[in-house]
Amino acid sequence: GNDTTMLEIGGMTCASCVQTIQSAVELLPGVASVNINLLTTQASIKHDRNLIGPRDLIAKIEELGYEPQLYT
Ligand code: 9UX
Repeated sequence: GNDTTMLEIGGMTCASCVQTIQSAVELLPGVASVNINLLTTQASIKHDRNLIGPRDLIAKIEELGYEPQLYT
């Protein structure tokens, strides 16, 4: 089913950071869309929860060198 995961991502300091994360996360199977706001550091990721969950999204972003955390 469709789900939206909201993350706060630490360590993004320029527009290239946003692009890097966006490109990598969009490629993950089950991810439908990725929206990242550099100013608020908030990210909204739409995905199929049967294919990919918040832990996988966080793991990928950490692997890229950033500091994501869930927020409500
Ligand atoms: Mo910009 Mo981001 O020079 O990791 S790409 S700071």
